[in-house]
Amino acid sequence: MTTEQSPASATSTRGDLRFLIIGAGMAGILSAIKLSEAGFGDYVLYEKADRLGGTWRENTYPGIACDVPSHFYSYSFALNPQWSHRFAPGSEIQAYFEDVARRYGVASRIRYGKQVTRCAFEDGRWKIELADGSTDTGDFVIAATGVLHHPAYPDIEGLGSFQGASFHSARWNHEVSLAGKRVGVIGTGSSAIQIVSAIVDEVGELTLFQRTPQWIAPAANPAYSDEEKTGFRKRPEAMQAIRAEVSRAFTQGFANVLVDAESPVLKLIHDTCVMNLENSVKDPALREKLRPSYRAACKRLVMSEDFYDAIQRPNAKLVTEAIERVEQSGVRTRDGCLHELDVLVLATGFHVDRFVRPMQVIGRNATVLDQVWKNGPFAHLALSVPGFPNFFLLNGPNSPVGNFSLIDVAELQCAYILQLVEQVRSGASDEVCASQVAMERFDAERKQAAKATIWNSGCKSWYLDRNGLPTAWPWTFDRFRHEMREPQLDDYEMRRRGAPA
Ligand code: N01
Repeated sequence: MTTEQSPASATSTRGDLRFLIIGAGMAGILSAIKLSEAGFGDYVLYEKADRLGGTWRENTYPGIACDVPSHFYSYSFALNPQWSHRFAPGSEIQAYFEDVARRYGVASRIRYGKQVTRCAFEDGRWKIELADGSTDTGDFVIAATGVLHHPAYPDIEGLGSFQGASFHSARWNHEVSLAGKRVGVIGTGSSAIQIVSAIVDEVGELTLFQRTPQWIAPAANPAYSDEEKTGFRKRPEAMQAIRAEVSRAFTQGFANVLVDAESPVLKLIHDTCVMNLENSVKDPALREKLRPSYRAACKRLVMSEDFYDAIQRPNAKLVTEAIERVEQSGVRTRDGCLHELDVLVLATGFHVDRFVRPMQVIGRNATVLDQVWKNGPFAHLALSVPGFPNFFLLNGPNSPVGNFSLIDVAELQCAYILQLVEQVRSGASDEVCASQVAMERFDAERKQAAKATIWNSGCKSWYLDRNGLPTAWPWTFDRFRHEMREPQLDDYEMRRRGAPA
């Protein structure tokens, strides 16, 4: 057993706190940069994979792109004049994070191939154990472990018997050529819609298995010209202006309205989606198959400029009959029809309630996080759990995930967490975490507010918990921004090390 510990950490003082960052995706890289800026030099990032990037490392399916405009889906302090399109493709985003991590000195702090399996608060410090048997200790843990990272495989009879190639959208098998093949895609979420649009011209036949239709918002994706990119390089304030404008438009025209199902703006969004369907799909029978029966934005809104074109190609077929089972040569639907396939893509989403798990997290008094979360994950203001001092989540449970830039969310959360850390650095406290009272108040108010959101208007989606209640931040983004400005210290339990419970 080895111990991954810097010499400084052995004699940690308040001015020399040690931070263990779990995950080297967007939020982990950000945490490292912000800790450095705040003067904390003793930190390490543990990454289970052999490459940074999180979501953008794992999702490499054809057509992958971010549905948040590139100049907004960038760190505010590291704008990128090179974005090729309004919505950047996944490979560019991956390259961006690699570049930022290198330029900000984070890359050298990442320990690759290091999966944290256990994290326990012992004697006032966090001790972590890794799958390879090594350990480390630190004063703080920042869990930057992502949201959509455990692929959900569908429970369909016979899936394992399929003789062709089959893989999840988040585990794309690039060894498999699609050229001229009969390809089936299960699912109609953002991943499936992008995949279908990207591969339809390459494959021989494309069959999309739709259980529930999706509203599609039109989203033009123009390329930035060389002149524009040169302009961004020479005048970074032009990128700042785009970022500010997109942020304003997203906040006012989208994020803020989703939390009020009665908002008239939602009606406009709905009408835009209806018009998109009416204007784009010629065949009335196909149009009706593609028409959802719920309100637009109840499920996460899918943005696409080319999906309706793709599904109307002569080699594309939409199957709405329920899947009966998968057989050796394809998918059999309930009407008895066998859809013969060479490749089957499972664009069936993610287990979204996992967060830091399967890592075992043990807090004060041997409290087990898995037990605390047995009825579903939660965190005060989406970042702190009572009984788990000096342990913070980024993009954790109840974060704003409704079509907003998760980078913006994480930046606000990081700035807030650093203010709590400051309580320890300044000597005001040794341990800080949300109080039980604050947590219960937050959770009760959150659940009440969730009922009024568009996500609660009568559809099934990954936004809902096992009781059917939306889990995402149910208030406006303005409120989130406001809450993140400064912690209300009364909501936190501050303790001296070793003080009685
Ligand atoms: O997953 P999803 P996703 N039989 O959960 C269907 C982000 N993202 O990977 O609707 C048949 O949305 C399921 O059907 P139904 C974004 O936040 C962003 O597409 O439950 N079908 C649904 O159609 C997004 O929301 C980007 O009836 C089955 C689909 O699979 C989130 O990731 C790109 C089934 C799952 O859709 C997740 O998107 C990609 C079964 N047994 C992803 N099981 C961008 O930035 C499931 N389904 C653009």
